[in-house]
Amino acid sequence: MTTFDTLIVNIGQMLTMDHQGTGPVRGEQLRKLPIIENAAIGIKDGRIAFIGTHDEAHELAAIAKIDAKGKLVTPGLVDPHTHLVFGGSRENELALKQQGIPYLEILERGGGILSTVQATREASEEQLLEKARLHLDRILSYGITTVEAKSGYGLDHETELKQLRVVKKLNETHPIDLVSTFLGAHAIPEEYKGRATEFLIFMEQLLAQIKEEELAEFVDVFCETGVFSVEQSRAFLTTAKENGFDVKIHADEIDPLGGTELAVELEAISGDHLVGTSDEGIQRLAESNTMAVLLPGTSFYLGKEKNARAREMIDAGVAVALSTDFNPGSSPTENLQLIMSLAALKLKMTPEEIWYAVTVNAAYAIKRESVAGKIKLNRPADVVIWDAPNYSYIPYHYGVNHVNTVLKQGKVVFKRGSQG
Ligand code: IZC
Ligand code: ZN
Repeated sequence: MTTFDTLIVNIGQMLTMDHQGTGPVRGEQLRKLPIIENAAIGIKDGRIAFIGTHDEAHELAAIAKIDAKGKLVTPGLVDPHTHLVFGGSRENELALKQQGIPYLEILERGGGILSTVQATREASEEQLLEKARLHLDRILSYGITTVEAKSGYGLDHETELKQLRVVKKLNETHPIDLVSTFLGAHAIPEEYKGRATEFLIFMEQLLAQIKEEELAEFVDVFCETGVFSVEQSRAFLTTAKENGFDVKIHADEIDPLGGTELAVELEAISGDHLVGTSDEGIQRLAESNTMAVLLPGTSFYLGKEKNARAREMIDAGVAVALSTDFNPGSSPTENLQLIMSLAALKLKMTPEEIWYAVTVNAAYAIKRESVAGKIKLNRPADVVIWDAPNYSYIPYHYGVNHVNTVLKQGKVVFKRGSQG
């Protein structure tokens, strides 16, 4: 008989997220979560080796046993959109915001993203690594075990590569699995002011090396007023695809330019933000395989009344994921649980839709659907034990961290202190 490395027993409610059907979860499928009450799981060699009831687990042998004490257990969360690696911080922008100066105007004046670019250029690779590691530790403490990380604060060859190398090193050394995205088209640096097309050609020169050194899987662009137009974004991402990359787009975040339609046209893996998406854009998304990654923390933090039209999207059949958008400007938080609350309160998403959006669908948004987002036999044992009685409790009790224990590939990598 198998001796498991770890058995987690006495699970009150377990969301396996192992839904029927294939592909991203959308439409009717979102109404119901795959739940096992009074559950147990067994872990062997870092993988899920048994899923059953607490009673069945009585018979089983294990080196270590964890008593979940009737709590909620879920797969590790997936955060599919972060700007993890950056120098400095932007607390000075809070006062500007309070004076009513819009985000894009701060950028136009050389602040915003460009101030982070300066700090990131000045930081050594080692400094960036240590800073990003602290953020990543906090991300893990919130129950997130797979994270996408973008570059985009270099905007020159050397610093973009420096950021991407930091992500690669963190992926090798930190328990969290990282998925890397090249966002060289994040803003136009001072030295290219007024020369966006030339700048994009300059960034395209990096694509072959990034591919060769496996420094990123995705290429992304900030398609926005005063940054990159739809035409410029199309040209840049088309070149990225020709170089063998999958693509993503920061689309219709602040102004509705038509980035959503471009994401569908280019068969982007995800279109992100989508606050200004048109009716036509929603329809096209619904008929596509492009994941809508919604970032309600950003609308909240930018003080916007308008949010992504999640209800209309979901009701039209769009597949939706959620993310923190963790970054030093428009969403300085690692707390995906807070985003789950904002999704409930601002996007009117149901608890069931929210859980799919931070597990299975978030994994699809970064092409990790076969390894992340589900508790399923033979998959990596990325598991969270929550100080919560049921799944609806997490979006409800907002602003705090409900994580009790995080296991990554079967190992306990975070445990709440005795205060829990
Ligand atoms: O640093 O402001 N929107 N990029 C596009 C961001 C927000 C990150 C930032
Ligand atoms: Zn972003």
